[in-house]
Amino acid sequence: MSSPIVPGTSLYDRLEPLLPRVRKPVQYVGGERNATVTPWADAQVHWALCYPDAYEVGLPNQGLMILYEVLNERPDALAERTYAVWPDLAELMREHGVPQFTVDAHRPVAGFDVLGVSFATELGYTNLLEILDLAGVPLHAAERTGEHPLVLAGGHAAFNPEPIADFVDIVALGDGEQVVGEITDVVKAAKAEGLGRRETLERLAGVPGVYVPGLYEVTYAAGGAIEAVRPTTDAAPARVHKRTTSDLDDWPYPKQPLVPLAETVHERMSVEIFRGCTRGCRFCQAGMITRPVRERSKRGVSEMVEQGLAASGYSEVGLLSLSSADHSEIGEIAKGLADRYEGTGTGLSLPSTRVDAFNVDLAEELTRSGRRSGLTFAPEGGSERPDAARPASMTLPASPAICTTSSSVSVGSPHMK
Ligand code: B12
Ligand code: SF4
Repeated sequence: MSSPIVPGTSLYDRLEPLLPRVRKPVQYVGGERNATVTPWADAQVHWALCYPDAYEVGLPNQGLMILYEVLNERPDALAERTYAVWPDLAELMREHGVPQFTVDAHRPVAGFDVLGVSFATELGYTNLLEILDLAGVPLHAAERTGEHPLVLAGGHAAFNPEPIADFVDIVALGDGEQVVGEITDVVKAAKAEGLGRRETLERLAGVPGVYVPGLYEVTYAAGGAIEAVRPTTDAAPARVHKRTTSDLDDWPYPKQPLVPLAETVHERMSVEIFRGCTRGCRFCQAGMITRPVRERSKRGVSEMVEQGLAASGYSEVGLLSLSSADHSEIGEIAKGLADRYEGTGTGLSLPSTRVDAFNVDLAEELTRSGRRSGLTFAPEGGSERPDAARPASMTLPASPAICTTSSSVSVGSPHMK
């Protein structure tokens, strides 16, 4: 990028003239309900949180929304969001020397201390490179200096981070609620002590759940398979264990869900009702890496719905998880919400549901509020094997064990109209 990057200053004056020339400029302006802008000087640690896809896909992501709120609640930190820009704007940004910016205060991403990237899927890998390039941050971790942000990957598709190991400085394995605070503490102390990048990374390697690829060496067997991955310093553990947020009721986030100004894939409030999956299908990455199952209590769900609707103004609630109808109290949760919101026009939806865990009672509760609701059934991974565990009360025929995975068929879901 031609113009110097001044950390913390707004690029909006340079960005705004480009916006009339691109599609959907509203996705770049920020100002959403519940968005947070903190003065730069008020925080000691500055986080840019990135969903490496277009705004309309990334904004509704719960993971990023949770971390954004958890970090912004800290008095010593600020967090802003950045998304992948569409190619039309990317071209103009390159032409006019406008670097990758946050949508909250339009600050240059390169000026933040940490660039935290959420990889829900591997599809985001290549977008990370485009974002780094637009930001003016060297693509390879080895080429970065103390002037550049620490590039941190998290989320499901960072659980096996080796494909992106050369491009990220740090990886957080597992749940993020607690680790982002611990990373903030280390970065804050490192800045205060004037530590260099290498020393800071060594300190970060001591945070449980944090993997610093640059502190390990990989040796390969004759056929090219990995033989061993060994730490090159005592600061790095031989094995990194994932983080697990054990009680979801202790973390009722997002409390203030973001409400987009532009059209997005999900325009509803989501409450994550459990993490993990009861089924453990052997082929499923998400089911394995999010173990063990942790349910949010009926009361916790109800409080989050109440608070989230009030804070956002949404009129639809999605009960989110890997397989929502498998929550052990899903019938009572749906009934409680239907009783509470009957006649208010508030829709309830189950965005990820195994067909064989669904029944007519549940369907009735979901529609009692008076609004058409959404269900997403996902047939990928169907099997002819009968499921002996299925209760006899299920109204569906002895169907194949149909699972919620990546490819979904939506029935009345808002983005499949
Ligand atoms: C809602 C949803 C969607 C929605 C909304 C997407 C969105 N922006 O969130 C829609 C329908 C658009 C969608 C689309 C797709 N999805 Co989807 N989706 C989900 C679902 C059901 C919920 C996501 C969520 O909000 N989770 C809850 C939050 C709290 O969890 P989280 O994001 O993992 O975040 C936590 C940690 O991972 C961590 N963390 C996350 N990011 C970061 C970053 C940092 C820096 C740190 C420190 C920590 C951290 O901290 C968070 C809090 O603990 C998940 C299943 C699930 N339950 O997670 C599938 C899931 C993520 N989707 C999946 C897939 C495959 C897709 C698609 C590729 C499907 C397709 N074929 O098109 C597309 C890809 C879209 C894209 N380009 O990003 C897979 C991903 C598997 C994989 N390894 O690739 C999942 C896991 C479903 C599954 N059963 O396999 N999806
Ligand atoms: S495929 Fe579906 S049901 Fe099976 S473990 Fe994965 S999320 Fe759970």
